[in-house]
Amino acid sequence: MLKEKDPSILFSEATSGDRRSLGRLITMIEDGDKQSTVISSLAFKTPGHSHLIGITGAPGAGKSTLTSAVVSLYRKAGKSVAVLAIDPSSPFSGGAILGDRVRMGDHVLDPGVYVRSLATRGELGGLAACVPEVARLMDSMSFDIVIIETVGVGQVEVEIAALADTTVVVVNPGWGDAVQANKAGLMEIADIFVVNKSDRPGAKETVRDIEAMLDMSNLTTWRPPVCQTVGIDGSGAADLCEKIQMHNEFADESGLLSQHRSNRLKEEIERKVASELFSRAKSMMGKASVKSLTECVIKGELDPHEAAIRVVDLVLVEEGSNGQKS
Ligand SMILES: Nc1nc2c(ncn2[C@@H]2O[C@H](COP(=O)(O)OP(=O)(O)O)[C@@H](O)[C@H]2O)c(=O)[nH]1
Ligand SMILES: [Mg+2]
Repeated sequence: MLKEKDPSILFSEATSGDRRSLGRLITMIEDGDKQSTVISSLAFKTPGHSHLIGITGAPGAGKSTLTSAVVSLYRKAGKSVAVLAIDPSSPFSGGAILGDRVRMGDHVLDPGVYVRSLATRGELGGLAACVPEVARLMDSMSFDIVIIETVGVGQVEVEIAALADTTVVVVNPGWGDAVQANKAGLMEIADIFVVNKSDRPGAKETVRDIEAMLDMSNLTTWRPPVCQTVGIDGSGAADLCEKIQMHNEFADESGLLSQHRSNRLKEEIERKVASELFSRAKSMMGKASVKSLTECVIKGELDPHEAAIRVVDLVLVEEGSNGQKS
C-alpha cells in the first residue's frame, strides 16, 4: 500500500507538474477522503484563469473524438488543456477509459495535456458533488482550458454539463437526435450546438431542425450557434473553437459569466450541505435515541416523516452542543 502523503505536499508537487501527485489528489476528492477538504481549500485559495468547457451528448455521438480534435487546436494555439471524462458505464476507477485513451492517443505524451476519467461507481450524485472540486483543482493548476466530457442523458449528467462556463451539446444527423436532446433537457443548457458526423446524410436537416427549435424558444440574450463537424478528420473543429471563444467573450462582457459562476457556487454549497447533513444523519441511525424512534414507527405510533424530522432535529442539537463544547 502506498502511504498517503500530506495533501499540501501533493498539491505543491502537482503545481510543479507532477502528474502522479495530481492524479492522487483527484482520487482523494473522488473518494470523499477526509483530506479532500484540505485539497478543496488549497485549490480555492489558488485560483487560475481556466475556461471551463462542457461537452455533452448521447453515447457514441463523437464527444471524445471531437474533444481530441479541439485539444489539438488549443495546443497549436499554445494553450494547456485538461480533459475530465465522465463515463457512468466505466468499470474502471481513476484510470483512463480505454476507448478514450485511444481517441486521445495523440495527446498522451504531450505535457500540456492532462486527461483523466472520473468514475461514478454507481453514485452519480456523489460525482456531481465532486466535479466542481476537481474542475477547481484543474483551474488552480493553471490549465488554460478545462474540458468536461459527459454523457448527456439523465438529470445528474445534465446538471454536470451545466456546470461549465460554456456548454457544447453534440448531436448527430437525423431528426431523432435533436428531439432526444430536447427531451433530455439539453436545449436549455446548450450555449453551442454541434452536429457531428456531418459526413453522414441529413446533417443540414438536423441543423435546420435545431434552428427551428431555437426559433420557438424564448432566447433573451445569447442565441446558440449551430456548428457542423466531422470529428474523425477534424473538419469544423476550428469553427467550433471560434464559437466557444465568442461565447466566452460574450458571457464575460455581459456579466453572464460571473452571474453563472456565482449561481454555481451557491448550488455547490447547497449540494454540500445536503450531503453533509445526510452523512451526519446516517451516522446517527445507530444511536439509541434514533433506534427508539424507529421502534415507534414500526409500532405505528409515529409516521416516518415525523420520525425523520426528529432525527434531523437530533443532528442539529448534537451539532449545537458540540459547538458549545469547543
Ligand atoms: N463517420 C463519423 N464517425 C465519427 C465521427 N466522430 C466520431 N465518430 C466515430 O463514432 C464513434 C464514437 O465516437 P466517440 O468519440 O467515442 O463518441 P462519444 O461516446 O460521444 O465520446 C467512434 O467510432 C468514432 O470514430 C464523425 O464525425 N463521423
Ligand atoms: Mg467518450
